[in-house]
Amino acid sequence: MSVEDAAVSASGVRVVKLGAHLGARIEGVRLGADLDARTVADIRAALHEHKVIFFRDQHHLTEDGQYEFAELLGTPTTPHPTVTSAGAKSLAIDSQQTRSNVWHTDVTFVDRVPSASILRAVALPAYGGSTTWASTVAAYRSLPAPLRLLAENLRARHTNRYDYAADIEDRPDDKDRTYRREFESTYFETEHPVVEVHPETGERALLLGCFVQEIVGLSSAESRALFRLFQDRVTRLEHTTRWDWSLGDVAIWDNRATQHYAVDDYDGEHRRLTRITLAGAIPVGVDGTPSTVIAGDAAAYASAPLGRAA
Ligand SMILES: O=C(O)CCC(=O)C(=O)O
Ligand SMILES: [Fe+2]
Repeated sequence: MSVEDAAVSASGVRVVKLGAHLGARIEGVRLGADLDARTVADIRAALHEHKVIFFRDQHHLTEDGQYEFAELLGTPTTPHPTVTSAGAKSLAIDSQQTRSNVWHTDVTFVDRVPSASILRAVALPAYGGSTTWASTVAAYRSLPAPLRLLAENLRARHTNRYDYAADIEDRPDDKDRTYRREFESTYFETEHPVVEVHPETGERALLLGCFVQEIVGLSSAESRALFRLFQDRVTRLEHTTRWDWSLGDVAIWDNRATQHYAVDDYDGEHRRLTRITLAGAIPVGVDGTPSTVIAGDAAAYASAPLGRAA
């Protein structure tokens, strides 16, 4: 580590840490299909260590270039299990359709939860519109021992019955309703462990977020109370990092170790980002029990290996 708290790898990748628990800016990399294996390995290592990593000035990237880079880092999924009308490669995160201002881990209503998401800024508002990530590993670690034990023995049901914004929308307009109809067009429901073991790092993390419908075996009041207790650990400000986007920025997050929230503070301004997700293994709890499907078949979305990733 230099005095600036940056680490430079042999491939020239420079990692500038942004916070104690998560977040790093990566310098010296031009993302694309032509990256060498060592650079890709360094990016992957930085992702696992810092949970969310940011690249600036990637103005050259197109949707195809973003996809080709994604193929070097992992196996891209289809854009989404249900929202597929916008294209074959990427999911448009467009303020005219939806605003993800609720804490979530991506696509947890299916069994094969994506391993990572790659998000590229395409159009940005004049003000506002940052995104905040939280470390679900730091959240787990911050729990006192009796609460860790409790969480490790819980499982939760996640569904896509509501879209991202359902909790906070008072009067959804027509566009919101159209998006929600597509989002919910096939019903998915999966039971996940509340504490998952990361397949690559072995770290334990809370697996919660807005798609949780209930904690298995509890009354709805008990479910709500326990969900709040654990979810509040995730969103403690010390466990978060916030990114103010510029055009050309790319963010990549480890979807097994984070939640995120898109801050809706840009009024009617247009904001658009392009997301590609990478397939992930089916989560397992600390006792080795994997997640189980209750409804919906996500095989067409992601060809995840059944069980742990190699
Ligand atoms: O709009 C954003 O910044 C993030 C949206 C989101 O939740 C996602 O891309 O998965
Ligand atoms: Fe998301």
